[in-house]
Amino acid sequence: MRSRHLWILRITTVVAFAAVLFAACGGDDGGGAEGEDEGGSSISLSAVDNSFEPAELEVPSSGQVTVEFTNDGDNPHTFTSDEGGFDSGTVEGGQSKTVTFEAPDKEISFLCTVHGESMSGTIVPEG
Ligand SMILES: [Cu+2]
Repeated sequence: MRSRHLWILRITTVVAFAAVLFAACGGDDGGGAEGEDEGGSSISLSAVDNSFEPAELEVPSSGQVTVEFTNDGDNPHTFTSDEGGFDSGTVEGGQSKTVTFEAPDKEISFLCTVHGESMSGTIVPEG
């Protein structure tokens, strides 16, 4: 009776120890590191007051497109396209934001929702 009790205690200890080890080792895969590493390429886009540079953005014609959008102006700007299905949200002057979307198979337009059609551009798939 007594030895059996000890045996259970020992197994319980080993299992508990293994659980702690497992949690310590496996704890780094819940993070938000996404994009970049599935053949996608990162493209730089800048906003000034009040236009995009460049206003014509060449992107790959397939896969995920990652755009590093930087607001080099003083006004808040966004990088937004209904057709492209993305919206950076408001990016304040001096800030930047990474926007990822599915490569379009035709030219689509984008704009800044703060300044509307007067601040817009075109995304052109290469090839
Ligand atoms: Cu703007």
